[in-house]
Amino acid sequence: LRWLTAGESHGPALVATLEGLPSGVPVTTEMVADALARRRLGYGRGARMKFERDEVTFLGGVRHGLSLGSPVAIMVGNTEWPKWEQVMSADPVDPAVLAELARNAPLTRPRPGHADLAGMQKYGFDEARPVLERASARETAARVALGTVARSYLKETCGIEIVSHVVELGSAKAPQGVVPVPGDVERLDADPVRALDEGASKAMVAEIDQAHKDGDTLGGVVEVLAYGVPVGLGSHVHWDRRLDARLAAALMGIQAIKGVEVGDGFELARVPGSKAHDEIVPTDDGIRRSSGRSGGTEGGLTTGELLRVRAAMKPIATVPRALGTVDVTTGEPAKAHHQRSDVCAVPAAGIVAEAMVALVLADAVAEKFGGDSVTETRRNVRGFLDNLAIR
Ligand code: EPS
Repeated sequence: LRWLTAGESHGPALVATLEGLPSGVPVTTEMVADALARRRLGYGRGARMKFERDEVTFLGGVRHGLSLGSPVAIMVGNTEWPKWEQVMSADPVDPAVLAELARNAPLTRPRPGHADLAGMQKYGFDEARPVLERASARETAARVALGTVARSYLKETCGIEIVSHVVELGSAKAPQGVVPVPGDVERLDADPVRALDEGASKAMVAEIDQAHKDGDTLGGVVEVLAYGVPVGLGSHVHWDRRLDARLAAALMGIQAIKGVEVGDGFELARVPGSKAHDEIVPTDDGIRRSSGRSGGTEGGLTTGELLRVRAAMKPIATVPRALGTVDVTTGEPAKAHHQRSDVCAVPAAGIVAEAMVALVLADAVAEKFGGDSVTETRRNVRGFLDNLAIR
């Protein structure tokens, strides 16, 4: 599978394409719209989440609710576009008109922690707008749209289901070892911070309230679980075929993610080998692992156990109590630009992480099982699993 996104935060729309998907994958506008609505949830988001709407249009690859096998193209329109039509116009605009627009004021005080400064230096811009427009996490809407398609493919071909939850937010932590199942999704989506434990959820909301009062922002950690992943996705034979490497790259590619763990991740480095691995045991259900410390991958291959990955998001760089910077027009110390901001987008990051995990798994399933139609892929999956020599 190949996928690409394009579009700026305040542009007319985001577009996303996915190539390599077989025919027969159920996909509808409503499925994508529902997924995008989940991404907008979460306590601590800023005003923009309330007034802006995502408008989903399929431009190709799907007919009457099923994929055709041709590239899928999805457009996510931005209802805020009329306000930005001149500032973000693709065609030249009269400079006198632009000069009148407060929205177009040059952003010359780059935010520490954002792509602003290095982006301006690298691409040769004298202000941050052309950089922040694409660096913005608005782009994750396009990934969630593609992730919806990938998820449907995974469910249809392998019965894979993906769930995520927030396990840390600021200094508040969910109790260890509490892992949601697909049946918990509705409850998680109804929780303001997408936490499973009520006490942890309250503590996380309190952290956000405090940060809001302090003019500050918060990060956190999300965990993604994939149920029903077959053994043998990814490979031990080469670094870039290792599934954990592909998952880590995909998750690190989400804006503001600074760390990724597979299974118990860093904790495994702190315990001896006897407590770090998952013992192999015979069961009525075939050969299984007695625990899930590895997160469902060994040697870059899936083991057939629960896949579990975590991503750590740093606090949002648009800090209301603005941080020190340099005004690039004067070279003098200044406060970083700040108009409005989310206090925390960790719950939304969980939805985006689900999408990235879905895309990586879909890619690995397509690679292992092939197939030009869902029926063919499904048959290949069954053929492989039914004929495992060791089970
Ligand atoms: C974002 C900053 C905010 C968020 C935006 C991502 O936008 P603005 O700077 O215009 O207030 O609202 O997220 C979205 C629009 C979205 O759909 O997730 C950023 O700097 O990354």
